Amino acid sequence: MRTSLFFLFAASALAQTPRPGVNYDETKVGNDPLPELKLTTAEEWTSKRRPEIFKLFEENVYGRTPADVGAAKFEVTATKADALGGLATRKFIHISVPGRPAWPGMDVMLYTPNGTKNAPCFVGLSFGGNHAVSPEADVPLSTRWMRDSKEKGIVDHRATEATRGTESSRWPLEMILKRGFAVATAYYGDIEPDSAEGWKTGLRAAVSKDGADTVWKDGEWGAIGAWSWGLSRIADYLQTDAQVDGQHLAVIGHSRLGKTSLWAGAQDTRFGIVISNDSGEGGAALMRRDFGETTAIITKAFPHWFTRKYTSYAGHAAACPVDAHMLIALMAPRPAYIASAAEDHWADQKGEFLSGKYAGPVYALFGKKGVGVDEPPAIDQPVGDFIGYHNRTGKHDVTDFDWTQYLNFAARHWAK
Ligand code: GTR
Repeated sequence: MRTSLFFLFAASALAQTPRPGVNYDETKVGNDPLPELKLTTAEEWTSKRRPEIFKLFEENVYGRTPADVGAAKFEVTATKADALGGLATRKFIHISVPGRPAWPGMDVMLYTPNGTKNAPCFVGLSFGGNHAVSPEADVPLSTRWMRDSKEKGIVDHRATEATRGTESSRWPLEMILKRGFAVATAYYGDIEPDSAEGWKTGLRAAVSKDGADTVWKDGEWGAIGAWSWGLSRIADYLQTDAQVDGQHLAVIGHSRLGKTSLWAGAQDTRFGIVISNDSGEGGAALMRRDFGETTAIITKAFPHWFTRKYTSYAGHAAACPVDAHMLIALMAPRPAYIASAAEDHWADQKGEFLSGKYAGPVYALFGKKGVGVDEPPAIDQPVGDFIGYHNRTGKHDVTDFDWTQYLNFAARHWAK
């Protein structure tokens, strides 16, 4: 009995790959109360409380997106009518801002299902670029800066042929297209390279009057803000493309790009569905819970993702005037989906569930049901009405199981 208990403990500890000083004990998560939503009516939420909370997220977490970035320009650079064996039309669209020539622009890859006019569309950034998302060998290799990775074939900060398709399991294009949805994606590093100094060659420096000499202040945008801006420009283009139903755009992202899809969804209500896949700390996970990654850890490793002020909450999460339930509430009454993975303790699955649960009262103001349950559901058991949630078997990743739920969720909410 004793041996088997010890074995069980050792096995689960291994699965969690504990780092020193990181808490994985549910009895030690703390009990700081969440900031209050202060609910009155749906009208007052929309006209008063939502804007207040939105501003708090700008000031304390992600920073303000400058209003004067300038108008974007769209150029369709290639079209292939028989992509993926005839299943889809594939287009590349170069998005630039003529008034900001220092920003090299972004290359969007759009797949629309052949035979479906006006397809609803999933919009999301990728970690590896369009050639990593697509299984098709004629997709141009990204030429932009990437983090070196032997395993993924990124050498001297550039993609090689070996990187083709390395992200395709996270983007099951056939499955999505066969259900009648379009997919639009771009490499997040096109907008801003993801490193401490990446902003100097990205959009933020191009927009700031001090360029690469900018000293970022509290309330000014971080990388997540810049990436989110990119998602909105993709939405701008999609609303001009006759093959896409520009009124039905779902924004999706994984991990740091899940934090990004949430912030994009908060800022841009054209995203009618907002999906967070394993977004964790700084995303859907409640920051007041000390479980897995914390504000202290994330602001030390990735301060450039956030506005400068956010770093001041390292070790003082309870001092922050917002928490993740308020971020989810910013989506209301639009449908939102939060996903966790059972081995992804780093992202704090329960904290991700609870942000959905505690956003529920805002949805209720609009007469909508949220996650619909009080306790986290069993593994692989999706729940929820206007706030979807599941905790899938396996590790930090995007899988067909995740996509199946997102497709079902979108099909249910957007049934014509
Ligand atoms: C981790 C980070 C997480 C998550 C993840 C990812 O290193 O601690 O917050 O964003 O990266 O984006 O894959």
